[in-house]
Amino acid sequence: MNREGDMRGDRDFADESRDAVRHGPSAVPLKALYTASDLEGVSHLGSRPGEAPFVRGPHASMYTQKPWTIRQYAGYADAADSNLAFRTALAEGAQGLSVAFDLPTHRGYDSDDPAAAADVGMAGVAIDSVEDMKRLFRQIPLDRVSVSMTMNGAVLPVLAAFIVAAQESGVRPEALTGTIQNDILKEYMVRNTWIFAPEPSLRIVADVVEYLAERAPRFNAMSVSGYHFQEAGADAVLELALTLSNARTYVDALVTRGMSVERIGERLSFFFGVGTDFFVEIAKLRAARVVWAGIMSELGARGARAQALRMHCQTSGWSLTAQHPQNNIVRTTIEAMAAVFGGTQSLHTNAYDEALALPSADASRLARDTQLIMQHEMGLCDVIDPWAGSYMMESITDDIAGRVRDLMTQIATQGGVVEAIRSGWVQQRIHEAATRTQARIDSGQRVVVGVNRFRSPEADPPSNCLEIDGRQVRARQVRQLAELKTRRDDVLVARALAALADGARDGTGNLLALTIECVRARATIGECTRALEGVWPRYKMPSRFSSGLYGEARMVDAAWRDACNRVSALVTRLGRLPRVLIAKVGQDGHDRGAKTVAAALTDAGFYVSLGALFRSPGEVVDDAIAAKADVVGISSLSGAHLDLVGEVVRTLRVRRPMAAVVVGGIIPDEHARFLKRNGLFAVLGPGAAMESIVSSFVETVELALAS
Ligand code: SCA
Ligand code: 5AD
Repeated sequence: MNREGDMRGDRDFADESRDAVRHGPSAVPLKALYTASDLEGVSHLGSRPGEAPFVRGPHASMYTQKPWTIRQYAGYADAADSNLAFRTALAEGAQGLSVAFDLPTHRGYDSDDPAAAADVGMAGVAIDSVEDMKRLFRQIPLDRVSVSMTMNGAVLPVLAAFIVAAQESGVRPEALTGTIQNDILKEYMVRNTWIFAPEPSLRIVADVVEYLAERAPRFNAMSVSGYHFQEAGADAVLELALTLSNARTYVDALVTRGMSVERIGERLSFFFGVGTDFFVEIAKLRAARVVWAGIMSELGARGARAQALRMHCQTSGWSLTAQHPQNNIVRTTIEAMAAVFGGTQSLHTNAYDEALALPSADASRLARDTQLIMQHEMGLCDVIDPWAGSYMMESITDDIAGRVRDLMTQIATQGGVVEAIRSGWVQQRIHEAATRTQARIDSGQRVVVGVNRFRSPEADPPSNCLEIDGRQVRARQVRQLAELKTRRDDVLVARALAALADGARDGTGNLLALTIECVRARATIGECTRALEGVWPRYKMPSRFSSGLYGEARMVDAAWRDACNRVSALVTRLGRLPRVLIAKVGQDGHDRGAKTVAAALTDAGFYVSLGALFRSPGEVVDDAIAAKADVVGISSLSGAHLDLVGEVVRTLRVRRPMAAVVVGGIIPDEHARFLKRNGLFAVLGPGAAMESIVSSFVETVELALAS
């Protein structure tokens, strides 16, 4: 080929959209080459850090004056265990705290509640009362260390307990710094720790913001979260559009109650996930600030503090693998770099053993030290917004911002986010994105090193995974609850709880102020929640999934067709479709996996029923009987499988002996062996390709029929 031909070839290549060869379905198509012409029409160019639209960061000096806060999310077992972990972390370089609560606390159950028994202390720290909260922060100066609390459903009693615990240790609310997540809308969309229906929950959110603005003005009253959308499967544009739409809904609700936009803006903070799409993730964080500044300015906010979006970021848990866990250190480091280049204010880096268990002490230290190395050894804090001016970065920042605005308009014209939750539109969109991603991984179009390509012999899993003895934690909590109840003035407690219920019913009084009085009198988290339940019954939400998408994406794939043929043969043998119940049990609301598996099994030819969330083992068995299930597939990600799955197996054996149980999720090998010895058919670990899951279900039905 002559030289001219070569050059033409190069140019053609450069102009071509490379979406088809990218590592995943990106929110924005990337080109192989960007040039000056890609900057035409980009309106945010030329702005400075600390100035609207804040694309270059919320502060003028950014990390050159103060690096981002190293804030590791942590919590497990009971308050004393977690307190020790917090104090050790602070002594070793952590700069702020971030509390992970256990699932019963999230859902407003005390540790002695039968609905919560198996989950106590498993996925976070168990907090039942202000006494637990005091133990959690023993010897930690709450006027100097900022504390983030990931709490949404039970925000009233948990935040009340924090405020009272601080007061009783001599720290006034005015001195408290930190953040309460207090973002209920995304709970209905993905995270699933809601307790009440959306409308009363929005009142709770607003009461919390108002109280904090008045009494604890240094505390961020909300951390509007996109992280969970990403973890559930959303791409960058969907993550931003939903997060900013939710934030906008909160602002509107607060304005309606008479708060000024300026004051609201100063109270808001944000939280995003940072995954493996390196350039797009940096651009996403920059675009988030541009879009939000525009919204706040339109609403009338004038000050930088109210217009600038401040954010926490967490590296992606979903991107981490159980196979070759050390590879996760590399993934997390690069994701953390994207968060830093995107200008985050605060960061959590995930532990490498995340797909196997809660972080061990070693893995937590390594995750934190990753950030210390970034701050102190790599010079990353020396230059503000180093990607500014890059043809690629500025172009995709602008592209993402435009797409986010369009999607937000689409959500608004549908009646807004509350309506989009009620119709199931949001849940469906995220689920569909997750299903497509799974199909791309299973077909090898999206590479996951060590999982679907470049596999090497598996090393033994790390031997020092954190094991929690949930029964022991629960026994301690139950004992302490009983002691608390003997020492308190029950009349005072009853009066405070009645006042809280009245406040909820009549719409009068600030619910956080009322809850603080309950908690001060030593009412428990569960009692406060039950008082509100008397007015607002616990919400129920149907679980849905979409069939068709997964199978369509894998239609041309021989491995998938083989698996489908095995199902067809089984159908012929049975003379009907094999029936599966996909179930979640206990307080674990992580349903991405359950929904994806339900979708794929349907496409393979099973008749699938997807159970509701938060079922007890007995209710799962009821559902299995109602569905006439041949197999019950339980998804368990909360660590409570030994008790919960064990009980499903035992009860099913009596009530529907022909049905077999398989479990998928994070199940240590030793537990898998134990459960199998006790009647479980199979365990499907993280990273299993869908065809092997299908085959496993087929084999389970065949074996169950034979026995
Ligand atoms: C910072 N400051 C500067 C500056 N940089 N001042 C001048 N020049 C600069 N360059 C000032 C700030 O204005 C602030 O002061 C103070 O320094 C602290 O900085 P900051 O940026 O506000 O940092 P931080 O206190 O860490 O707050 C960050 C953020 C907050 C605003 C994002 O909301 C936060 O910490 N969020 C964390 C949320 C979190 O950890 N969530 C975990 C979720 P002033 O205050 O005086 O202005 S985990 C989860 O949900 C996932 C798992 C699950 O359970 O589902
Ligand atoms: N301790 C530490 N990290 C946790 N995560 C969830 N619970 C805990 C906990 N108790 C992190 C994991 C998970 C993400 C949602 O939050 O990284 O993927």
